[in-house]
Parts: sequence; C-alpha cells; structure tokens
Amino acid sequence: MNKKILQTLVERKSSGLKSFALLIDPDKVRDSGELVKLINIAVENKVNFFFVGGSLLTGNNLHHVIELVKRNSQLPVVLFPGSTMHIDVSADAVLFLSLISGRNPELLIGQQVIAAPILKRSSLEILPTGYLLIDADNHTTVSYMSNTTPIPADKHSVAVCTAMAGEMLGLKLIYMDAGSGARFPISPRMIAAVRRSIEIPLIVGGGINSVDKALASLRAGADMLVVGNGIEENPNLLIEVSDAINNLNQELDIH
Ligand code: 1GP
Repeated sequence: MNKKILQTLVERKSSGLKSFALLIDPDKVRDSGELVKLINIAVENKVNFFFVGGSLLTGNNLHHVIELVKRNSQLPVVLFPGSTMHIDVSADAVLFLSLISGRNPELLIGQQVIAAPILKRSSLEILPTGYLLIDADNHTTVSYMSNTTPIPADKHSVAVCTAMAGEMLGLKLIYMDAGSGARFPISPRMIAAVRRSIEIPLIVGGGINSVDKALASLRAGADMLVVGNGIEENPNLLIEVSDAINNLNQELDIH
C-alpha cells in the first residue's frame, strides 16, 4: 500500500469518486472457504476497503478474519471496533471512533483514552472519525450497546450541527450509521444536508440492502458506503452495488 488510507479517501472524495467498503462481522463468519470466496468476489469487483468488526463480538474470530482477508487480497483492512477489546494490530487501520451523536462519555473519550497507548505502539493508521448513530425506526445492537439516544431520522439539523462540530474538533471523517441490519437506511435528505455542511469525507452505512438504496445514498452525497448485512443475506448485492459504484465513477471520468 503506497498511499495512506485517509489520504486516499480525501483524494477520492475531492475527485468525486465514490468508495465501497465491505463490512465483515467476524461473529457471522461460519466457514472460512465461504469468506475467501466473498473476498475474491470483492477484489474482482473493485471493492475499495474491507471493514472488520461489529458492536458486539461474542466469538474469537477477529484475528482469523483479518488474516484471511490479508492473505487473499491487497486491499486495506480497517478495524471498525465496538470497543477497545476489538483492536487487532494485524489490520492496516482503525476507525478511531468518537460517538459524537451520543452523550455517553465512555464512547466520546473514555474508550479512546484506554486504546491510545495500544494504538500508539502499533503500526495501525489511525482514522479519527466522528460517529453519528441515526435512529432508523428500529433498535439496532449498536444503539442498545452504546447506551445512547440516536439522532432522530427526521432531525436533519441535529445531524448537520453534530457533523459540523465533529469537523471543527478536527475529526477527519464523519460516519453516519443507521446500525447494522437497520430496517431503513439513512434518508437521502439527511445525507444531503450533512454533505453540504462539511468538507471531510462522509461515510454512510446501515440498512443498505438494495442497489436502489445504495444509489440513493451515493447520489445524496455519501463518499463511501459500508454494506454488511445485506451482502450476508444476498452475496449478489456485492456485485450489484460494486457495478453501480463503478458506473458512477466511470461517468465521472468521462465528463
Ligand atoms: C453497520 O454501517 C454498517 O454499522 C453496515 O450496516 O450491516 O446494515 O449493512 P449493514
């Protein structure tokens, strides 16, 4: 990898290129052979990043999954940790998340203080990320585990001001998440409102289980999509969303 991940994301964003991250939840990996197939499909279809993690890891699979991804692809592996327990230094980078939509000090700064010395000793690239949970009309694991109130789906101005504050505090990415397996993804109007209010790359995920939903989020201004659950349920979705993103990116190259 010759370019740092954050720099790549910023450059892609400023050229208008959309990015795609496949989220692998280590708890849901039952069969290494199946995972290797999925990794190969992801590589063939130009997925840009692998995110690995989940809000609650009950198994002991994190390291194994990272190793499998690294053995089978050159793509960056980014940790998406639910807690400091989910750090594995064999990944390439870590989303250093601060849950700025919530008011739980433990997830705003407490866990980060505990993780800091471990991360400092590692060679992981640190991606300082303002994490916004958006209430998509259901109770996802992450909203329960974080013990915070997500931003209501129709309170666009709250999301906008939260994202702006995150950028002003120096965070380098904003990740708006409806939570894994959310019944509804974040609305395009909310994504567009946040996109207009910040300069840093905007990551969007949660409940994107169709190409239409993926395209709606991208057209509204998401710079990167994260898809997990939808691909676990329908592996073809990976190819469909990749095609949609690659077509959008090509259109951009042509014009
Ligand atoms: C969850 O944003 C990610 O934190 C992805 O969500 O699993 O619903 O795709 P899904």
